[in-house]
Amino acid sequence: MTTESSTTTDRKKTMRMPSVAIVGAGMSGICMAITLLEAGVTDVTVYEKADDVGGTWRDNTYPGLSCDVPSRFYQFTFAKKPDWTHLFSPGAEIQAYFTGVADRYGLRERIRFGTEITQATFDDPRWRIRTSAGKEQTVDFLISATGILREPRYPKINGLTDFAGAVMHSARWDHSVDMVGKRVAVIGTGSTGVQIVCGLAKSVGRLELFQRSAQWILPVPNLAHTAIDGPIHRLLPLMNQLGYDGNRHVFEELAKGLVRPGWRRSFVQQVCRANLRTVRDPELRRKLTPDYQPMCRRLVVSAGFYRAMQRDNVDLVDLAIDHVEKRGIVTVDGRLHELDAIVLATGFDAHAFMRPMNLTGRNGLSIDTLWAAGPKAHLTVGLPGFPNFFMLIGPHSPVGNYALTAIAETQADHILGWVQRWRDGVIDTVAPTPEATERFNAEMREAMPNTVWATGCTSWYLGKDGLPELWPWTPDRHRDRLRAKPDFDDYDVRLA
Ligand code: NA7
Repeated sequence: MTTESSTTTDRKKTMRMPSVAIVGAGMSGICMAITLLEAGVTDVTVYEKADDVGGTWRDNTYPGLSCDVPSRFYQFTFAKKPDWTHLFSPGAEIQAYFTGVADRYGLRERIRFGTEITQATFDDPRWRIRTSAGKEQTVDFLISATGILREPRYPKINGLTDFAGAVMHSARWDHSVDMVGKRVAVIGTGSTGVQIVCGLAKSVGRLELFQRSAQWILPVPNLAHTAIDGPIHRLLPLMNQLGYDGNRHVFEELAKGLVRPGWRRSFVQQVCRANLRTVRDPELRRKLTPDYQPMCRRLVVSAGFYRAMQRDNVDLVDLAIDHVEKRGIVTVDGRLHELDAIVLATGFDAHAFMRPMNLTGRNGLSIDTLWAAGPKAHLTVGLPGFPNFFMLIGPHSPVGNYALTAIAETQADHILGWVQRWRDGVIDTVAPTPEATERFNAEMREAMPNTVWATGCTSWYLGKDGLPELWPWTPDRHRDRLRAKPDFDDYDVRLA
């Protein structure tokens, strides 16, 4: 057995400077780049196919957008913003935060904007990456930070292209379309659909929400922070820290209810059920009642949704859509719903990860072959057969409703550990073994039946095999597992 300590002491340490390519300048790519730079790994290039940083926060600009995790928690621990305007600050403010962090750390000069990596091949011991413009580059480490909610999912609805009005996916909002006073349909009742309903209800003429399945709603009011809140948090960094830690604590408690039955789960479920009872009209309440347990799908957080749904100009349509024609949507009962605009709040392909990038590991192993039965990873970050390749927010990364910023920081620190071992001359290449990956996935499968996500519902959480692709334990276990000294027996390590 080779241990880390024996290799470090037995070997003459030679400091090398690894070259690292990061794909994606969204939240997790920014986090990874800063983590490397702060540790003195300076040969870092970030490839971003769009023309700005921010990823999902750059792409999503729909009315009513906010994060469903409080801003004091959904931020980097190394770059805390004192003056968030709301408990759940608007999307534009979150995007401004990430662009500000990128600027503060001088990341822009390291980001190749407008550059899509279409192919990456392991050319032992380095990665050969190719851009859509045909340019090639080799690097020592390749890190995918392409995000989980990136590829919009367009519904297959007959006749959608025949519609005479505007059609847009929620993640590609068309701001040239004026919806004030217009007849608007929103298709989809996930977090996005719910936020758009709240964002549009007051200004449109008529809003119809087309619901395929009802959602449980956790009513957390989006409190505005007072004007002195920012200056106080700026003056007293301890307040900022308390804000972060307090939220983290709440989310860690909530996570216990997600991963095992008990009072925490019952409590949140009761709050959701009580919230539903605030809908006065029994028929509307019946239509809005889900046929699965609260929290089985990712909880939708909204204090205003039921109020919006009870407005005179808002209707819930729970009949299936048959087709779309020039004038609007036709439901299966044959009724034509005449419309000026259709919003597709139909979610994302949460299982694409770095694809359509063509990723090929050792001995020609393609990512599509490795993931034929669905995306699987080791400890959420590594892939067997793909040496010196790591992922942020890869498979099994969402830890319930926990802040992805915190998860990305943990993963970035773990990945940095391997890059430092390379820099110190301890390793040349590393990838988890197939056995360790399978063992880890078996452990997850074993833990899954305890979780609320396995209580019988469909959602973007589920993989091809019908099992949730989530971390089935608490967030602190994710932190502990990734921070622990790696067991070299779990890795195919080639020594320098
Ligand atoms: P979600 O949560 O995946 O929701 C997508 C919604 O769109 C959901 O209600 C779907 O119905 C509905 N949908 C999808 N396809 C269709 C078709 N063809 N017809 C009718 N309705 C359809 O995506 P979001 O963008 O709302 O949220 C994603 C995450 O972003 C969220 O969890 C937060 O973390 C932030 P279904 O429920 O499947 O019957």
